[in-house]
Amino acid sequence: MSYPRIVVLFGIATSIVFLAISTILYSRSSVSEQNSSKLETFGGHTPGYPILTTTGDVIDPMNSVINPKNAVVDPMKYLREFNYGRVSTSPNGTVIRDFTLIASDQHTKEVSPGVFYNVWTFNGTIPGPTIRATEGDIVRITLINEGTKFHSIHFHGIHPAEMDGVFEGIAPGGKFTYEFTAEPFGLFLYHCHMQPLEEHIGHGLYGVYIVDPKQGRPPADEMVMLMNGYDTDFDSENNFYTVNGIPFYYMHHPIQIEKNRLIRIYLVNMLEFDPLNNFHLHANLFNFYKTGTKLVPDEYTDIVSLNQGERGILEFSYKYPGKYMFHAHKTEFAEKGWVGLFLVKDDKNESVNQSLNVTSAMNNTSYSKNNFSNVTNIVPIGGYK
Ligand SMILES: [Cu+2]
Repeated sequence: MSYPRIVVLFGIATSIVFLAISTILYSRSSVSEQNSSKLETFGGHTPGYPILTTTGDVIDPMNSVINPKNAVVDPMKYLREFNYGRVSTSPNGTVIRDFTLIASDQHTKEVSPGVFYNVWTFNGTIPGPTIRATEGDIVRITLINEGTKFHSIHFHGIHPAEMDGVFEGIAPGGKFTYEFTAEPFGLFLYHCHMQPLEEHIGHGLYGVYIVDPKQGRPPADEMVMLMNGYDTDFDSENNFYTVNGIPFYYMHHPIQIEKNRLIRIYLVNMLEFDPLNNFHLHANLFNFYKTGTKLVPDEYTDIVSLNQGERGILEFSYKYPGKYMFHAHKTEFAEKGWVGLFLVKDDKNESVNQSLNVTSAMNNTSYSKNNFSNVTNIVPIGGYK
């Protein structure tokens, strides 16, 4: 009687061990799994730049985890990182916030497992650092161009014409300081405005700019979500869609939030090529503040659609613990990477984490070499020169 039982148990144990080994092997960097003899380099929009290196058979980001060492951004770090600048005060008491942004266009980084792309970046990441000020502050941004092409920064918001970053490109090796008063309060963005715009934005030169109201907003777990895409085969259509730079990232690393805690998302759409993008929240609704320029919500909904450059603030909290999806409700975008998970923790029950395989999320903020502090130091790849 007991003999077949042992055999069955042995069989089960063997299967578990086999499954575990295969999982470990499969989850290793997809790049090392590529047959290097099959690697091909494709050219891009810009002559002379090898932009994409892939065998063409590894694009399975749903099942592969990006190698953090090569990744263009650490989405978990980016999510809640706000840069307030080097703070000083003018003689009349106005707060001055100084930022440094360094443009580059000659690096290649991994944007999805196995996909290396010529990224154009502010301070080495896509998206660039989130810049934050309070209405009435003086914001000074020094752009240093370490790239090989002309670049600029065009901020949204109210400012003089010569601070608009549209007609005056900064030459390679050049430097320029944009200065303006942070106004009005709301959610804005910044991006390079050199021609061809599609190329400078498509390659990654953009970021989020937040102006807080003087009286602030109610306390919340705040995060930034920037929606973008990558056209890695240069047909003016995106091959990957993301929130915060890496396709499927928050599927592998769910964003942990607390039950009943107010969540505030600064949502910006920077998607190039496709006219419309959107955000859908599962099993919940949110208050939506269009452009964040008013303190009363415009809408109470579970989905919002944004054109390129449009943005808004979302506020919600979860009543029940568990795992909830958020994603573009445009199916194609979701299936090509714009999808993620919230993991709502029940304060009384820590077992939610344990029942889900999210251990990797614990480690995922440790790899970034660029330790951008909350204050300023926006240090580019390779450091300052
Ligand atoms: Cu540019």
